[in-house]
Amino acid sequence: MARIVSRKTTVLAVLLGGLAWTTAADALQLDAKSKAGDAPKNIILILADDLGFGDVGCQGATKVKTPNIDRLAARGLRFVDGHCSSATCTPSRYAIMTGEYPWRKKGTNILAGDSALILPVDGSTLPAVLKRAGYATACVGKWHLGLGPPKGPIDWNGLIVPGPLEVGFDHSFIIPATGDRVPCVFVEDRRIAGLDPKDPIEVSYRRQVGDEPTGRDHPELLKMKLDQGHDGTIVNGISRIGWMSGGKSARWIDEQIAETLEDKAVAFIEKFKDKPFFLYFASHDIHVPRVPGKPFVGATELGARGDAIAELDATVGKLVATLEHLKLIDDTLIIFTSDNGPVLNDGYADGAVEKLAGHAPAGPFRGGKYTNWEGGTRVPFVVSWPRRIKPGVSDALVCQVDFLVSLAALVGADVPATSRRDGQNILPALLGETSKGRESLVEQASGPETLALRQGNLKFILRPGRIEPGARLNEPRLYDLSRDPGETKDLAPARPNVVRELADTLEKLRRFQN
Ligand code: NG6
Ligand code: CA
Repeated sequence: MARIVSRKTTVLAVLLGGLAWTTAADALQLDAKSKAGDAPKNIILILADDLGFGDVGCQGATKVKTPNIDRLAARGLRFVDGHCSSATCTPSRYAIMTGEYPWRKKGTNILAGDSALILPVDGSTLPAVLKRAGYATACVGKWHLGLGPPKGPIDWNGLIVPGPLEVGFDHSFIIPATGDRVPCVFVEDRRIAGLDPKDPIEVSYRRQVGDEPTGRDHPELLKMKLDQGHDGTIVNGISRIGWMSGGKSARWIDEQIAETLEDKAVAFIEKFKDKPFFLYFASHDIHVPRVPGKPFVGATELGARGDAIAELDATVGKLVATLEHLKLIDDTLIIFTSDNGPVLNDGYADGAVEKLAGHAPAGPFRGGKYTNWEGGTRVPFVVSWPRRIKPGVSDALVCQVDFLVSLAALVGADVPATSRRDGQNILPALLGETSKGRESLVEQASGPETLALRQGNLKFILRPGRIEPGARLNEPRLYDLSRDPGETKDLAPARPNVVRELADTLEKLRRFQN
């Protein structure tokens, strides 16, 4: 059984004239146990961005083909009641990294690209736990968990600390926030990759910096038209949220992001093929701006959104093929999931709405990104580990907030006390040994007050996130998902006692303190 340890204070050391953060893990002197006999040699968590339950072939998509994701699902366990913690990116990722519901902590909503790191640097995160258990750890892809010290500013032209390396990753190659937020550069370990010191970078979310055109003033220069927001600096023909100047040699080309991330991931796998490793691969697909590489343009009839799904699927194929080639596939635990439910128009006019062609991004579920209808948090959720997991489909209620505790149990690592309050050890469900998962789960739309509670198949919505125009906003709702998975028939008016009971349970969970 994994032992519980408590967080210790952060150690901040000033070394070599630069700020160097060391995690307190070393200071904690945790007697990290050797890997349990039956731990997987490697663990890969593939986190897609904004991919909905119905966006994959194995869950009903026909207008876009996802053969690689489907094959992974056929080889592993496909969870049909698998959730992210929240219907937007930053809080969901916070839950994965900490094992804690994000709405307990201020500052975990969608972050700007110059926000401070919101993760603890005390050795209590998922990568830190796995690192102590002997895994080499890498983070490749979208970060969106903040960078730099609590009071800022981020030293974009120098050492960018604290960041992924300070929370337990040995290596990182990241998009600092999102593709639609400045700075449009990759950060490799603690520095911007490819930055020319003679062309320093400046980033701001308060005022325009530099004299490059913005989407607001020069919409005629855009190759992708904006719809809402996104009217800051134009980079690669696409205007972003925020402003930046300089750093020209380091700027990414959107069409090459997927391939760049893939190459970094493959290089890491190859380098560590003989050692246990943990790879957190957070694809940028299918977040906006949706600008897939050439081979995928027009791959589907759904426009940029469908093409981005095809690109994502190819990335999954490439990672799996690498593992197969290196004969690592049998003993690698792969989790494939998404950070939140689907959205069509997310601020750019990329044709996602017009070209939907009957495709159902959230499958049979209502809502999507920003909502606490099931479509907001019920996402693709596949766990594959050929040596140990028998293929199948599971209807156990499982959530990404449980990864830390469950994986710690799997590898025989210590579990930080902060992850024990919300995260549960659902390992037996993840391994397919039982169809019983969680009994209840809090689902978050966007923001601290937009919570819903799953209690078995009952779904209580305290306050919806975004809802259809004209619908009631502040009244609780109740659905029975066993009969009404699409949340169409509100039972709240007819069953006030159940509403009261579930409201009470949710309130208790919210107030629960260590
Ligand atoms: C919203 C952005 C949206 C997307 C989202 C974050 C506008 C109008 N909308 O504020 O485009 O960036 O934030 O998405 O600017 S997430 O998947 O990273 O949570
Ligand atoms: Ca997202």
